[in-house]
Amino acid sequence: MKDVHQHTAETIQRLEQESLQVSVKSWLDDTPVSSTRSRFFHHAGFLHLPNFVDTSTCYKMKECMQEIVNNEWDTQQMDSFGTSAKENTARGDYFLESAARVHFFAEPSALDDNKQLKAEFQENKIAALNKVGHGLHLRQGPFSEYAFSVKISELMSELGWNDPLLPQSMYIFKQAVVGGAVNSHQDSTFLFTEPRQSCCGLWLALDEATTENGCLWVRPKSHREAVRRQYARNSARESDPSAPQFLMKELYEHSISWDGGLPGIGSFDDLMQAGFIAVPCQPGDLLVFSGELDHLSLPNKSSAARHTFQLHLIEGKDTTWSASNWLQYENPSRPFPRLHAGLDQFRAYEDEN
Ligand SMILES: O=C(O)CCC(=O)C(=O)O
Repeated sequence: MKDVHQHTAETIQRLEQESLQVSVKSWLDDTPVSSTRSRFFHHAGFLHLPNFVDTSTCYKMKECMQEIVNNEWDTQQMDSFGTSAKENTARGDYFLESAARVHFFAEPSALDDNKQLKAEFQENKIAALNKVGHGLHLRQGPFSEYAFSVKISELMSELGWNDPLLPQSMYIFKQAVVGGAVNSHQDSTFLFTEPRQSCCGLWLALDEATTENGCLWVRPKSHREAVRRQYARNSARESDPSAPQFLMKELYEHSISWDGGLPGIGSFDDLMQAGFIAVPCQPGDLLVFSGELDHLSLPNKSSAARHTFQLHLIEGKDTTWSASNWLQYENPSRPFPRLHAGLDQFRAYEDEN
């Protein structure tokens, strides 16, 4: 078996050298890119930025989430989140209504047959959560302060986004023992823009993320592959309430056999064989990746939780949000927040509405 960490270090070193030697064009719009980190990002499809925020910011987010869970999670209204084909298409109204709200999704394996928290989670319910989303950035507090910070806005400009918009955020828990795998996917499947893809994921580690507790695995350069699947609202549902709420449309034939699943049996060797590398992170590290980059995470079988906070951005200039994306605001004239408008304008908008 190859050493996972050595494999990552060697691959990143090779990508760094290549990105400095070849002429790099933007994955977004084919224009040449200049800064060293932008060259790496557009060449490899991802970028690891150590210490992007300090550990006190991570601590504030974790503390705020604990409070939100204690005060707001109504465990009588239970929904769970997994990434199998069946779970993807069976999502219900609570998920759909989470676009601009803070909704709670448990780990399927933390629930009993009656969809209630298993006894061992009754006193520590946060340990049963898979994720909270998708409008955390719309609340005052550490999540919006980070999302609309100058640092994020400048990073997106440096990487080539003209007018970044922020449709969704989520807090992922990847809990000790019960934290399930996130199957291999491209984020643009779920955040589809037209006429071209423009999604960018900003994955912020709030805890140490290791190969043992389910760090992210990415497949370098896969961002140049077109988006293979589109997760779309099912229009048949309007006339037939028994029809599935969502469809996963295969957009073309391809040879990526692990799409929507894991390569082989999901061993480290299987992942490396398929071209993935593990990207361990320290708290405060940011992983940036483009919407077509293949990525996944393995189950967390360790005793350490792996919390992260994610933003998913799209380009507002010359692209539109697909009308069949799952995420739509209940008020269709409400725009997605613009990153460059900053926190004050965002707050002013929130105060007015
Ligand atoms: O944190 C994870 O395990 C997966 C996150 C992910 O796939 C995403 O943010 O797109």
